[in-house]
Amino acid sequence: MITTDNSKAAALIALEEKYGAHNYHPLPVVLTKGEGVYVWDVDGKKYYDFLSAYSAVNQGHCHPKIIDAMTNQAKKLTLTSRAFYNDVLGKYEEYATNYFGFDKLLPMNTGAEAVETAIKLCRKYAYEVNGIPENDAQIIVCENNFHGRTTTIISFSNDPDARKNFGPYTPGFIKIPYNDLEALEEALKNNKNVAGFLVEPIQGEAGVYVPNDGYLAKAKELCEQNNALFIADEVQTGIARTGKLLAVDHENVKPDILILGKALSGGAYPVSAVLANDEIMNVIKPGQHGSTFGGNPIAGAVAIAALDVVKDEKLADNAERLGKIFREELTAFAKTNDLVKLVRGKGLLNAIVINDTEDSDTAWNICLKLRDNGLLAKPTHGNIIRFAPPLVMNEEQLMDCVAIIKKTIEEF
Ligand code: IF1
Repeated sequence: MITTDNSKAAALIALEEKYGAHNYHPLPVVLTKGEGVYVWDVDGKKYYDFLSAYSAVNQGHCHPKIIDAMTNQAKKLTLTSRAFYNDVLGKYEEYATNYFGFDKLLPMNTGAEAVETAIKLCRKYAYEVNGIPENDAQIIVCENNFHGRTTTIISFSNDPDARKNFGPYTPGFIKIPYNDLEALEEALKNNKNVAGFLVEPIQGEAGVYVPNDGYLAKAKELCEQNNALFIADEVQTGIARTGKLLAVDHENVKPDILILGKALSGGAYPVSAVLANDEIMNVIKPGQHGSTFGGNPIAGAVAIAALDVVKDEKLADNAERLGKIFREELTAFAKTNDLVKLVRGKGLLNAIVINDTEDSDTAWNICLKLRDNGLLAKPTHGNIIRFAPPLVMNEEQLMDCVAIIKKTIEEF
């Protein structure tokens, strides 16, 4: 299993093997330092990070402004719980609600917690405002979704690995094909208790599936016509990753409920959030939802800095521009190489589909070679390799990575 030939790396991998749950199968590389678009392994080898911790490190590793905000706050006050007020949370809530254009923010920690929060908010709104009979609310979700790994969330997953033997499952979800407006319209029409539609603006884990232009706008319209809330899970697609601040911005769609995570903190700290306007958010009353760390001072300080960086360094524009170059380069390359079937994505959330079967290990083996050539990426499903570098990358670095990817696949 251990393919690194270095004893230091091997020893560290062995520790995880012996003392850690085996809930991941990491690429065999042991990292010890990150800075901007680069990471270093324990042998001092330097890599381009082309995964960005699944789009959490959009601002680049250890961004000085974010690290300063985190360390300065950590020296003052780390956690009060919400039993008391603190002097950061209100400022963060004001900053972030203005930044994204919503009345209110409910602070949580992980993406899955924020998705769970959005589900609870949607259901409560359905019962208390829309008059859906209690416990009868249905939320429409898409096949091949990925929204996290809690028991309720995997209840509406169709990935056997994510859900097998974790039952019994939470009821109240209707699955429809992604990017299929007729299916959405039918589900809305045929089910009288639909409370909301939870959707990833681009399906990341499924393999970076970009829906047809207009899908999100029409879906929001259908939800409005049927009194259902449009819930956008932008945990992975948000914070400038797809070339706009939010992926829904490509279609000027305003979700009723917005879910953020990952790069909301620049990957420095677990910070997630649910944003909505008063009519929806105010159904939550004191004592009805929360978490020990949700809204802690470090999270607030880090999120303000991380969002500042996105604006100051124009990361959305950079992602848009470099993403276009990346897809052009690899699409041209795909025409010359029969290993690469196609390239797809938006901004700097891209993937290549390898011309082999779903259960082949070709994509994995290509990622091992990419590692040897100084670029870290990992397959999503079987034959799809996701490419998502930090959004602070410059054109020269991107072209260097394109050259590495082409060289690796040509040598394969
Ligand atoms: C793992 C996948 C990506 C997400 C969306 C909510 C969450 C995620 C759209 C939950 C999290 C992470 C989870 C991580 C790997 C990664 C992932 F491969 F699992 F599916 F990015 F595609 N909504 N995605 O993508 O956020 O609770 O993790 O903070 O579980 O292996 P979280």
